[in-house]
Amino acid sequence: MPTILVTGAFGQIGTELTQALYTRYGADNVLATGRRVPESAGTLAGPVETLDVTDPARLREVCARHDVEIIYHLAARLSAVAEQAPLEAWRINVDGLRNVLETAKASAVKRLFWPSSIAVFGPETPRTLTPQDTVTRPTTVYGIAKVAGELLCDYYARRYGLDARGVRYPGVISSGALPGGGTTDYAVEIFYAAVQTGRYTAFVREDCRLPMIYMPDCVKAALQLMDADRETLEHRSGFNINAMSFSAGELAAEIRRHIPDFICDFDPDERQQIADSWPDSLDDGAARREWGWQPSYDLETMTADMLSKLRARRLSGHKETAR
Ligand code: AKB
Repeated sequence: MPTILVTGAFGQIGTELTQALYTRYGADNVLATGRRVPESAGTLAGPVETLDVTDPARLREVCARHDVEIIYHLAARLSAVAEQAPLEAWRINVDGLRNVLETAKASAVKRLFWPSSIAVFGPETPRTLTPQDTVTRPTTVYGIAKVAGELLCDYYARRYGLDARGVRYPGVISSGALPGGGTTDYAVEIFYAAVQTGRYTAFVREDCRLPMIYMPDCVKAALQLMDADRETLEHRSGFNINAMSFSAGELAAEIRRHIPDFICDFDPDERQQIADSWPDSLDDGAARREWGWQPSYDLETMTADMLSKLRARRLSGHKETAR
């Protein structure tokens, strides 16, 4: 079994992807790392290490000591926090990725998964059913870093033969670890608020429509792309993947079908401007053709599952009616 390194393993995607990797490869073969290791990591079935990806020497040392062959590099700052400290975001998101690529090049690492984002697109990109290959001129530092990252991954693949792959994630909705500092965070917060207090104020407009994906599909996409036969891939590091697309108002209405007295207000802040620069839906034909991408969840099934998961954790302090 190859040893797999996950960076950012305690973040929103890392938490659930690590569990899926345990199931596939055995927990002993999956090394979960993060800049800060939470106390809860003590209960993880596999090995855990502190690892800051901006420290190349430590990265090399950890990969060598564990004979790492596959990396899922998830450590990053998200879009909204990146705008507050752009240079710090660049250091983590771009220099961190470069350190991972350099380590991979000089070691036993054969394959890398690195998530890109819908943030690679900008106001000049066609907004609806955004094509796979189109204008990528983002206006956020997070988006610029993602474009640079896609190009870097392609460069290391072409020049050094590193098998670096990735998808452009839309907003990710999950009931596990919370996202931190993204523009699409409202689509997660709304569920917690709905079951806990019955009321939420979204920081985007009611008609703000963005592409989203539910965590089981998010994990499936990463694993499926990494399983794909290299020869069948024309694209590599920035596959569009589409799962669902809805406005903040439509999401609130869907939650209201389960919690009829849920109240949602809309008070857009500076994150609305970021959302306005992103697509509302994506053409994911390349992912479907090249590695068989097919999402399992839509707005209705995701909402029902999110609410049932949060209820099962007894988060609810509010009267809910099951549909
Ligand atoms: C964010 O909002 O920053 C992320 C993303 C779309 O990449 N969820």
